[in-house]
Amino acid sequence: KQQAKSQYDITTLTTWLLKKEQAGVIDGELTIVLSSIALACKQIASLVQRAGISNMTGLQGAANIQGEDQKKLDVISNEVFSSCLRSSGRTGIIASEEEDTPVAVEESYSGNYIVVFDPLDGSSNIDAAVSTGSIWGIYKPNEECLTNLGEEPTIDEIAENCVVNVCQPGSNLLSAGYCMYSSSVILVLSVGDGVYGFTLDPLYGEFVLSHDNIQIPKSGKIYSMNEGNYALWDDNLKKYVDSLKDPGTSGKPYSARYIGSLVGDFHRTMLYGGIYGYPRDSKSKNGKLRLLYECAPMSYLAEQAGGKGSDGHQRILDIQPEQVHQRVPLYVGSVEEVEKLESFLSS
Ligand code: P6P
Repeated sequence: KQQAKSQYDITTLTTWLLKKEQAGVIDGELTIVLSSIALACKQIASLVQRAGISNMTGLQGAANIQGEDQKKLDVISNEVFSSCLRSSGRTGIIASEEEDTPVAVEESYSGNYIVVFDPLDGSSNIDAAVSTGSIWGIYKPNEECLTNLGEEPTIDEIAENCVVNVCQPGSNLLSAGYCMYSSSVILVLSVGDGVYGFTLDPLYGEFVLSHDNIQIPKSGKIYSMNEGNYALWDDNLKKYVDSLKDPGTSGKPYSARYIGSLVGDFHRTMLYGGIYGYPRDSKSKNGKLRLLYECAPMSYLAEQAGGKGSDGHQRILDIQPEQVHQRVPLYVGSVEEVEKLESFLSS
């Protein structure tokens, strides 16, 4: 007899993962890795929300390999993410925006998953309490990772091997997600069968299913780019953006929305439609965003939600990374909007 639905039949991330595991969509090892990521996000959410009263704002006084001044919370968030992944015992290699090179995880007992992540993207917004987020991608266990090395591999051989195994195209992604730290803390992820969002209930510290099978609208009259760089853009891109401002027969131009925080701008695009872009320009030939742990995970999620992710000419997920911190231009969001952009850039 079908039990009547109770108000306590809440789907949490934990129960959702167990259902996916029972359905054979993911294995037990990946469930553990995803649970450890959710724990890291809860800890970072708490740190971010108390940054101003626990002396966590401001600069660390160091720079990362990108030459960017690290904020205190960049460093701490990286430590939180790394230790959660290590203690999961199922992660073979981690690659972080905040680390110069990928790291082989000695604690991995099985699974050997490869996790690439940006522990706190948009951290320049922290001091003003503007939304930030964590972004990650998970690649399949790669048996060659630490097995095709000789008996006594040198540190350099292991390091080189890790770089080779981290630099996989986004089409290999098993799972990807982000956690947005904003007016709500929302963890959004896919394990290859659609995109699901979980809102953190602070009353009992659980991520509760709040967005069941997100679908990006096929079109949307919102564009999200830093027009401060307009003068540096290619002429075709200028023509594209100018076309969005033309009220045309509808009498309504597109709306411009730009937070300056990828996760916040992307999450809005996932729900409302439109396009988010970080173009190349005459100063930054490959744009600013990194392929491995920003553009590929976001493009994977966009495609899982019926949208598109492009570098302006090709599918982001088809790009084979050459370096861990490689940058690419990114245009992501509603299919019709990304395809309109691509047609302008190819004209
Ligand atoms: P700009 C934050 O530093 C970030 O990496 C993304 O989160 C954000 O979308 C972008 O850079 C903002 O860059 O050059 O517009 O300030």
